[in-house]
Amino acid sequence: MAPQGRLLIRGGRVVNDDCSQVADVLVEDGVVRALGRDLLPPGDAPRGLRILDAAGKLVLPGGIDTHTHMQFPFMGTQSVDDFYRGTKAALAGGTTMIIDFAIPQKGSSLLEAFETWRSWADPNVCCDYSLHVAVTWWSDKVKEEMKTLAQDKGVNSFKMFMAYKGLYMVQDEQMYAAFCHCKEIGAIAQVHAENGDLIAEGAKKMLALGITGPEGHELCRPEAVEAEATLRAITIASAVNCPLYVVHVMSKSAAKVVADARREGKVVYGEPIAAGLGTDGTHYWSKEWHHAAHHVMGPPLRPDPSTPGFLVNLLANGDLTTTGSDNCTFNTCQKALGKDDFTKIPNGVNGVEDRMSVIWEKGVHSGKMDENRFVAVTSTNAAKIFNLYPKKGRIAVGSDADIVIWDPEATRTISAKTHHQAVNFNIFEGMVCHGVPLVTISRGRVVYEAGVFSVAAGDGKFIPRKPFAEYVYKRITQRDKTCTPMPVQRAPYKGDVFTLNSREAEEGDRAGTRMQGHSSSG
Ligand code: URQ
Ligand code: ZN
Ligand code: ZN
Repeated sequence: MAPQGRLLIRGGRVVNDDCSQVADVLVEDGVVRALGRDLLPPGDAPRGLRILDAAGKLVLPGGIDTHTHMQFPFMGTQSVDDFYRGTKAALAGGTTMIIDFAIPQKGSSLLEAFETWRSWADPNVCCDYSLHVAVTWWSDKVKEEMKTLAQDKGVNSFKMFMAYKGLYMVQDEQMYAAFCHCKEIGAIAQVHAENGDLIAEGAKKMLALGITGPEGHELCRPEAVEAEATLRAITIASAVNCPLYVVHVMSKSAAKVVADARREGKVVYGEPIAAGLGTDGTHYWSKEWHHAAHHVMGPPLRPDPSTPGFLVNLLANGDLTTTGSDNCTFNTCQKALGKDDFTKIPNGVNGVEDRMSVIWEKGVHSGKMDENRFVAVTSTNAAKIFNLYPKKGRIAVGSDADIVIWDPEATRTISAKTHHQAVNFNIFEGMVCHGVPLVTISRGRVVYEAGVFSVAAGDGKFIPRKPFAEYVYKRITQRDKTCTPMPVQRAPYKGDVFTLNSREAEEGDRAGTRMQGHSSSG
């Protein structure tokens, strides 16, 4: 990235997750050098210092989108927003970092998938990025590679799919093993929580009923399918005291499961996405096939129109913690691969560009959350959970200068005609949002200003993340010390013991072995 001089962001209201203050922000060499009132004495600005007037505006930490799939090869095609277009659009929306997913095929190397995604992203990203890695199968090699990824490659989060049967889905015992290992290496386990077996059966049922359109996608995976898997994942994670992050929480019932678990003290975080907060699943019943198909994603948007408001409430009060977009976009002609069979519609929606504005509109403009909570759920909490804080997610001396000058009063109307993404449809079409990013600064450089980009492919960089994020692991480590069960100290039993014949003894041994899970599968 070409060097850029110093920047002074003058007179804005600097908003962090815990407080706001009117202050100047001095940026040098990509980081925040000083923060305070009247940093520049009256008079001419020194040479090489660019002044950005932020009076009456908010100065926010750049957004961190915890969940994207740029140029993702999926369901026979590839998502159309690549790392260049997708990250450029992110910047236009006030997001300065994305975390994408490297997803190996079953039986393939996690390390190779990681390197493949790096080779796609490194020369093309316009903003900083990091990678989660998916665990789609289980073996000693996977275990070893997870360790290498955590220790040497900057990956501290691993996603397990409980859906996409036959493709990415893992069984409970594999998930158990993966969660145990996540904890050992200091990573956070992530789950796509949907019951893949029920979805497969439900899909057959819908097709047999002659339901081939996008509504079938929702009908075969109702809320309970998501809620059941969410509870199962939380139960397994809790059994091994592994921190858990539930990606794309889409329904009221799944969100309640996460909220209840948090109230029981479990170390679990829920991530709603822009789509689920900003729109709903009534669109699956649209008479326009392409309109309905463009909303197809998993878990689906919910037909209950009070769902988005409910999810925003939980995000505002702390039951849900971060926000992503799950940006995974396909053009109409790609969606049309499933024109006669909803199971073949590539899953995914947009959101990387509009996430910040949608959350401002539904969260802050509506009066449900304040500006500080907005920063928490769009940036800071993600930085803390994924161990990027305070380099990212905060405006403070020493932090990366990933900053957005935000106009809370201005409005914009979202449209596929004006968005910067490659995809030819926008699920938020026509939504008027208060909260507009005026200037986006990425590691000290003005990369987007008044609709104009000054950024090139490869300007962003890979941000490695260390394991054992304190924000997540302090409680986990302490619980291991103090909550590990102890045997009861008692005198040995000295009475009679029933005598089994040899067949009964063998059967007993077999049953015991089975129940302890010492069967052949690893
Ligand atoms: O499940 C996901 O997160 C990806 C693979 C696809 N997008 C989606 O429909 N959620
Ligand atoms: Zn998913
Ligand atoms: Zn996803």
